[in-house]
Amino acid sequence: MGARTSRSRVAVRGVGLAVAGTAAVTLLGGCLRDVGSGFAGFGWPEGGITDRSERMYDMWIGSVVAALLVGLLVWGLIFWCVVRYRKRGEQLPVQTRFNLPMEVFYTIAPFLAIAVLFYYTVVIQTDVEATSPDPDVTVEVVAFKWNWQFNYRDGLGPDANTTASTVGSSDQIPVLVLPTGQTIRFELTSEDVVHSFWVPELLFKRDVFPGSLRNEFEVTIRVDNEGAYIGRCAELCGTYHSTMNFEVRAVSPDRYQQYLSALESGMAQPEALRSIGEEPFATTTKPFDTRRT
Ligand SMILES: [Cu+2]
Repeated sequence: MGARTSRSRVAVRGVGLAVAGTAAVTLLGGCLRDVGSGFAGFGWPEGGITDRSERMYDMWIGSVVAALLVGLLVWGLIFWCVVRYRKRGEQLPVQTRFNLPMEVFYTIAPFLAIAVLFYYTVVIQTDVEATSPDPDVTVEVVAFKWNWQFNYRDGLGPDANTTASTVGSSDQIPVLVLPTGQTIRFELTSEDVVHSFWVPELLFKRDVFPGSLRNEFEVTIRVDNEGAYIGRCAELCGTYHSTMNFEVRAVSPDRYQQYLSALESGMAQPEALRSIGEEPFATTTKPFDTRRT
């Protein structure tokens, strides 16, 4: 009788711990960033430059903290059992066939943990993937074997018109100039096979499909993040897949407008970049010797 009472007390204490842990993770929301920066983001890339990257970062840190709490509980229980129930003599210990409170606990506790993680995943994913009905800038990204074309558009969807365009070649890395502080819609399409549009600093990667399926996403680059960022193809698309590099150049909205006008007046990419005081060629990567002949 005494043993059973102490067992159920242990189970009650375990459920209490799990609930407290879940509540703590929720309450910790505000200081997650401090926790994360103390541990180098637990491996998450900390340099995200968009409005969406903060919530993804919080999600990652929260999940890792939750996993560590569960881990600590499990490790603690394992070591406690090892010490408490170690072999002390030749007598067979009490044989227990089942422990109902314990079984209820280890059925409910993981479900609670998963429910909390699922809730935050759905909320944050919806938030990160949200698109606005009227973005400030729309860029159509056209991937082809083995380079990129960036079309600045006057509206949304495949029926909109291209007002200016940049295309890369084996001698010149295409530079995608974008304004900071404005919503940017990317519409992705491919001319041949499946590619993948990836700018690591945007913390966004989307496959680029041929045909009518246009993958889309939207970000706002924070105003203090002007600069040059490398972009890559992240889908093995053929022989020269590794040479499909490009560069994102984040500039102020004023200079973006000047750049766009320069392109529209027929200037080539290097001259247009020079006209707004930017480096005329990519600075984060260079064209590869592809020996395509
Ligand atoms: Cu590719």
